Order: sequence, then C-alpha cells, then structure tokens
Amino acid sequence: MRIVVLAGGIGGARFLRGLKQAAPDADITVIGNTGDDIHLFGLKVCPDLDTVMYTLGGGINEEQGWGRSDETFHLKEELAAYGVGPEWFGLGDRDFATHIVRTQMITAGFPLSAVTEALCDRWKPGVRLLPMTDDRVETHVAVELDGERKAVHLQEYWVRLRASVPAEAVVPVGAEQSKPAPGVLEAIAEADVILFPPSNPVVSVGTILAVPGIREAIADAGVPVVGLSPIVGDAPVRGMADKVLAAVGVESTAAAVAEHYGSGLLDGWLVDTVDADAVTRVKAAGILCRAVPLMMTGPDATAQMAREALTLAEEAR
Ligand code: GDP
Ligand code: FO1
Ligand code: CA
Repeated sequence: MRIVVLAGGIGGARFLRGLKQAAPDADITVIGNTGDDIHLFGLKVCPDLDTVMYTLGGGINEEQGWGRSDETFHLKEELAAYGVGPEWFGLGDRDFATHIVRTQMITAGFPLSAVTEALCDRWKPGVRLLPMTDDRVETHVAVELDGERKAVHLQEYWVRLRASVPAEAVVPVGAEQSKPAPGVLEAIAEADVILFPPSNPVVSVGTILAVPGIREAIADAGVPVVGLSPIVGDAPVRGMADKVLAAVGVESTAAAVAEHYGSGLLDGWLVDTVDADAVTRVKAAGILCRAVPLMMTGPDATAQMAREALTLAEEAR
C-alpha cells in the first residue's frame, strides 16, 4: 500500500512513527512543510523536515519533541559571547551539523529535495521524505507589537513571542510562486491513501496545501483522504494552532477544522473521544467521521490511531 502523509513537525513525526508500526509493509511518502524554515547564522534550518527525520531516525530529543537527543549548546554560547544572535532560538551543536551540511549542499547547487535525501541517507527514517517545494517559502505572522502592526517570522512568533499576542494574519511568503518539489505530485497521483496527521492545520498542512498544484492533486487523486484532529477538547494538544486558526477565522474545535479542510478535500476525519459530539456536525459536512482516542501517549496508542485512520479510509473507498 502506498501512503502519502502531509506532515508538519512534532504532530506529524509522532504520528508517522505510529503509522510505520501499524503498517510495516507500506510504502510511505511524507510531504514535509518547509514554511517554518529559517536562515540563521548563514545556515538554512528546516525544523519540520528535521523533526520528522530525527524522530523516525532515532535522533530526536524525545521530551522536547524537536532538536537532537544528547545535545549540547557550546556553539550557541560562543556565538552569544560575540554578541551574535538571535539568542531566542535554541540551536544545539549536533543539530548545527545538519544545517551546515544542508547549507553547504545548497550552496553547491543541490535542490533541497536532493539535500534532504542525502541527510536521510544517514538517518534512514524508513519513509521517503520530500520537502513540499524546493523553492523558498517562509511563513510570516502579522501581529501588533508596541502599537505597531508588523510581520514576524513564524519562528519568532512561536519561539520568541511564545504566541502571546494574537496572530492577525498568516502569510506563507513565496508559496504562490513555488512549485511542488520533484516527486510530490507523482507520489500523490500514485497513492492508495492520503493522510493528514494531527499536524497544525494552518501553518503545517495549510502551508503544504498552499503550494500551487498540491491541493488540486490531492482532490483529484481519487483515493481516500483521511485526517486526524490536532484539536482535542477544543484546544490544541500543544502549540499555537488555536492562535493561527483564529487568524484564518476558524474556531478551535475538531469539527471546525474538518469543515475548514472541507469535503472537497477530506473523505474522513477522526476526532478524539472527548469530542464525540462533533461527529454529527462533521458528517453533516459530508465527511465520514468517528471518535477514537487521539492522544499520542506512546507508540502503541499512536499505532492504533493510524490503524483507525486506515480503517476509515477503507470505508471511504
Ligand atoms: P509542529 O510543526 O512541531 O508544530 O508539529 P505539527 O504541525 O506536525 O503538529 C502540531 C499539532 O500537533 C498541534 O496542533 C497539536 O495540537 C498536535 N498534537 C500534538 N500532540 C498530539 C496528540 O497527542 N494528539 C493529537 N490529536 N494532536 C496532537
Ligand atoms: N522550539 C522552541 O520552542 N524553542 C526553540 O529554541 C526551538 C529551536 C529549534 C531548533 C531547531 C529545530 O528544528 C526546531 C526548534 N524548535 C524550537 C521547534 C520549532 O520552532 C517548532 O516546533 C516549529 O517549527 C513550529 O511549528
Ligand atoms: Ca512546524
């Protein structure tokens, strides 16, 4: 079975680990969000691609959910001693190596998709990891700071500001001009099932869908598309989904997120058991829906979520 998954960082990566356990023989292609990418210290950092690569490759800091295990921060401290920031972004020594290799290859002329493949030669994530695009896309968030409206990089909104001010708009800068990376449209066209993990619907899955051609390819694939709600009990399990959903005028409920994707895209939607009363509303929107436990508390619970998603996909077929 060929499965395509549109993934952000932590939510996507953890779900993928469960999917691999649930479907060990499946051929899984991950289309990763690159709107979170940021250039720092002359290096290109791809948080969501790296989170997937490290999580599936056994190098992730499990407690944090991002960054490398067994990490140290000497380089960051030395840079800070020179007054070179930003200090608010925690890049560790081991992680820096990834960004150095990536930037070196990009400078030598390789596209991000080829670079990601090279990095995965080391990590062997057990999936084919494709960036959504080889082009530069950067998600910016419009906020009001000190009485002034300005746009900040998504990482600045999340890591420096801790999403403490309302997001007034979310803009995937460069998305309109971007093209899907090689292999992305082909993987979608050849998929037997397409899954939206419990990733951020605006700045992870939404950004991937903003690359021209991807949304259309999914809608036209003619195979079941099933998503899992990242909203449980009317709040994100972690992160800023509530803030960025508000920016696009969507309430933070499992049902509203399903409606936001819409029946033109989604065939099936899983909500958590605490949101069982959302099932009727989602079904009324023309989307198959079931309430099952959706907390990724461990590998077995997550694998069970993946099985439920694949079962719903079979019912939608
Ligand atoms: P990010 O790029 O690191 O923010 O990760 P993603 O976009 O892939 O996923 C973020 C989303 O994962 C957030 O909106 C969370 O609510 C959701 N999430 C995290 N852990 C869980 C979980 O255990 N269950 C569910 N249903 N959602 C989760
Ligand atoms: N998240 C934080 O909350 N603080 C950090 O300092 C931080 C650094 C960082 C470095 C590399 C990386 O791959 C991810 C990192 N993250 C950090 C996570 C990242 O900001 C977010 O998970 C997402 O990009 C937002 O969706
Ligand atoms: Ca992300």
